[in-house]
Amino acid sequence: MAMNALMLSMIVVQATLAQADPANYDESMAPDYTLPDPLVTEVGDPVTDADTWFDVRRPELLELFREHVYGYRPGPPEHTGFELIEEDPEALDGAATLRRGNIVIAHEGKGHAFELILFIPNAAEKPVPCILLMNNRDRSNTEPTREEITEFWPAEEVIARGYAVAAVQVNEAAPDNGEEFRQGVMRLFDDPEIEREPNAWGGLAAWGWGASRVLDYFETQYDVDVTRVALLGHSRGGKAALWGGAEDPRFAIAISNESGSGGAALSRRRFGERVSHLTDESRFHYWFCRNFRNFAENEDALPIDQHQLIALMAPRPVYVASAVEDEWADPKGEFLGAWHAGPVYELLGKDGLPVDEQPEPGVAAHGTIGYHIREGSHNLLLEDWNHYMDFADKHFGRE
Ligand code: GTR
Repeated sequence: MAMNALMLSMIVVQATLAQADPANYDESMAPDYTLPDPLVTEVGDPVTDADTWFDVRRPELLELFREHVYGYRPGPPEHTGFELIEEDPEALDGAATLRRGNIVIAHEGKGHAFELILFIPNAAEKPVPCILLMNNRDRSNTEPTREEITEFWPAEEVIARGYAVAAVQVNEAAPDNGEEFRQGVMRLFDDPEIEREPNAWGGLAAWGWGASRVLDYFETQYDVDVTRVALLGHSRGGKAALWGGAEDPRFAIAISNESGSGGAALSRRRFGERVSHLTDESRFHYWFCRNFRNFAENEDALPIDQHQLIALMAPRPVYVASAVEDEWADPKGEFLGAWHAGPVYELLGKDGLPVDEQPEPGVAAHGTIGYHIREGSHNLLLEDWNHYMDFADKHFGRE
């Protein structure tokens, strides 16, 4: 009997190993690949001027990402409002005003709300620029009471630099799991009884759509400058930040911290996490539209790659960051994603990345595309935020 149980458990272990899709971490094993050119249209015409980029190529790329990767998100809802929960003009020892409330969305007789936590620097001249974090971790990281403080959302430091700092919980916009992800904002648009289209929006698109509703609110009040909002996310939040910035040109900057596969990292490198991992039924398939599954172990068939996602921000500033130990997110692939977006920026009269090689850890390269890699593991730390604020200072003329 004991023997049988042992054999059974060995079979289970072997089956699990056979199913597990090992990641490649060996640079010499990275495949050769040819990237689709952001500056050649789908019919093969070169894109040599800004008008053709904005009128033809950019719309083509947006459509390809919608159709095959993130899904189609709806336009704005009928109504976005703000319901104040608390306001404290003497928060952070008097340095900031805390404003906490619900972003309230109403559409076709249905409603959904999620919390916005916002600190506005008291000393700064209004309206102020703002960094908005789509928080994919526990809400305690953005604790408005500041009874708990982490580097993931260093409100005190951001306020000291004259920025407003805001946070929303991504899972309040769309729950971060495959069973419930349709229970957030998607509920306002999709009938849960009807089977979804293979290009219906996934969770990442829903999070970015939610972040756009924060901009709707900022548009209605005077102290945060809606034209100077940087959308920041870490990891899955970083994937959502790049796509949210692509879909909503009101975001002045998009910042992806260690966004990896499905974010800044080139899919065709197949290094660390791959499309097959992301779209696995037991993992994160619901972040994307169903069509993305067609490219699991089939990356070369993708009509796009992630450098073109980054290029969709152009000419707006965009930032990609990595961590040395975060091999799962493929730091080199993230760098290359940023680097290969460069030609679009150059076409539009901006610089891309000012370096051709990954800089040393801790050294930031800030063109209109920014990049740094820091020592350590997968996380969003004050060191990263400091680079982001330097970058925003540069682009908002605050140096
Ligand atoms: C991982 C996932 C990554 C990344 C990360 C995170 O498990 O494989 O794509 O998004 O989660 O969000 O922390």
